[in-house]
Amino acid sequence: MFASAFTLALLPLLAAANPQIYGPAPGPAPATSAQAAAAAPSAPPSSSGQINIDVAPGGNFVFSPANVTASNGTLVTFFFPDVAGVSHSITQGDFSNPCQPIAAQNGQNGFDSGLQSGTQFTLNVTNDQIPIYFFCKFPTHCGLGMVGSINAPSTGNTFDAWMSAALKVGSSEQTLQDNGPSRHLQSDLNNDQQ
Ligand SMILES: [Cu+2]
Repeated sequence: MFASAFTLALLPLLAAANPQIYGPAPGPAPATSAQAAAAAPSAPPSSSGQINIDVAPGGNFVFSPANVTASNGTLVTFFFPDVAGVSHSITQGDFSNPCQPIAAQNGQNGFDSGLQSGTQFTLNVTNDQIPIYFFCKFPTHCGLGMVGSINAPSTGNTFDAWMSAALKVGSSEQTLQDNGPSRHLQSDLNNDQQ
């Protein structure tokens, strides 16, 4: 299969997108507890070298924007809403195997924020020639289309095709264990908002 061979050939390079978490990121001032319960924080506007993505804006199971182009050196920051009892993840996926974490390559897992709320998670794009596909691992969210991509091509393995593949998984989505952030990311985890 051409598509899967192509994807597999690219896998070792995906590790070049070094995920890291930093914070607190620029954004709205911390809300009072009453406000926090009522409203999810919104990502500030993107700027040069910094792309901001809302996770589940308005409680919808989407990323916004869900498909971005990010040149080398660009930071892509995901803003997780702070809503009691609701969490989401940014989990690196494999175009040929939607709603499943990408297989480890050379002993390196793909990035995975683990289920989070009220935090930020930042990826540093270091190879803009390699598409990055991701999804939310919270049960049912991926199959409902909570997926996104960075530098997806405009033909072939496009964002739209990635979305379609996730929706096709639909209710047969396998429940994934939450192990927190990928081990190799742990030192970068921003814990100060727990
Ligand atoms: Cu989710």
